[in-house]
This record gives sequence, C-alpha cells and structure tokens, in this order.
Amino acid sequence: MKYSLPKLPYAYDALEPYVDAKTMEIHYSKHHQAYIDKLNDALGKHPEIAEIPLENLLQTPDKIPQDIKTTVINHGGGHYNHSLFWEIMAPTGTKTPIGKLAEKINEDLGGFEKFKETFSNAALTKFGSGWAWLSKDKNGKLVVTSTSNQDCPLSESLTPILCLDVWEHAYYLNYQNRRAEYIATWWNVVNWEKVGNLLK
Ligand code: MN3
Repeated sequence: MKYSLPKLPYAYDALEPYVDAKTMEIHYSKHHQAYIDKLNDALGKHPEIAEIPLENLLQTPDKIPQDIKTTVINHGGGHYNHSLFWEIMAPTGTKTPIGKLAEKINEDLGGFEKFKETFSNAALTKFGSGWAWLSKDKNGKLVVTSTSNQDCPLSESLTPILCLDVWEHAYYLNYQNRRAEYIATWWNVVNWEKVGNLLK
C-alpha cells in the first residue's frame, strides 16, 4: 500500500468547541482513510504510475490512465485535500496572518477582513459538496477559489496554502444545516504560521 493516513498533528478534541471531537475522529479516521483506500486500490491496477507523486498526477491528470482517472482525481484529491486541511488548523496560534503572508493578503486581496469575507463567501455559496481555497497562482499572486467534490486547485495550476472543507461530513454533527456558523467559527482554529510557511 502506497499511501497511508498522515499523523494528525493534535488530539481529536484539540479544536473544540469549534470542531468537535466526534466529527474530527470520524472525518479523519473514516472519511480520509476511505479516500486513501480507494486511491491505493486504483493505483494498484497501474504500477507503471505508482512512482509518480500524487501532486504531479493531480497537476497533470492526463498522465493518469483513463480507467482510473476519475477515481484518482476524486480519491487522490480527497487524500491531498484532507492532508492539507489537518495541517492548516491548530488549537492555538496567531489569530491573524503575520509577516509576509499578511503583506501578501493586503496586497493581493484587499486586507485581512476583505479576504475573510471573500473566502467565507466562497465557502458558503459552494453548492453541494466542495472546498474553499486560498492559493498562489503561477505569478505568485494569492487567489481565492472554490472547487466541487474533491477537486484540487493543483489541477488549475494553483498551489493551495489554505483550505476549508464544506462537505456536510465536516460539520453536520455539530452544526447540522448551519454552514455559515461552521465557517464563521472555523477562523478560530486556522494555523496562520503553517499557512505562512506554505506561502514560502
Ligand atoms: Mn472531508
């Protein structure tokens, strides 16, 4: 088996009350694991691409054999997206971006408050299941986007540095239909130091 669950950098209950322990446990140990299992199954059918890093496959999906292409985009995307998602959250930290990241957000996105509004809106208005993203484009400019399903910004020539999962499995136990509340409280657990490091 090629891919396995990355270690969660904190305990299941570490992000409470914003992200509850039960949601974190199921999301990480069941949902994320399921993406990994299906990704490994698909790649097992094509050992010739087994050595290509997942990032490269998602950046250039044309490299993926046709019969497993959709599976790798869905479940490989699921593995990549969730791995990033766990990393960009933390129980404590700076409550706002610092250093170069703060400067870039001011420069490219009209300041932190404006960025939060744009990003929250992208997350809120994503119809169905998907993600909101902060990414760096080819010219190094920061952009806010959203994707459906487990589609990853890597496939749009972007380098993601912050993401928010708005699939119902990410919030339904605690927030039910209140996606807006989930989004608004999630800002409390963003690991800005990590996001700043990813920008570099
Ligand atoms: Mn999820």
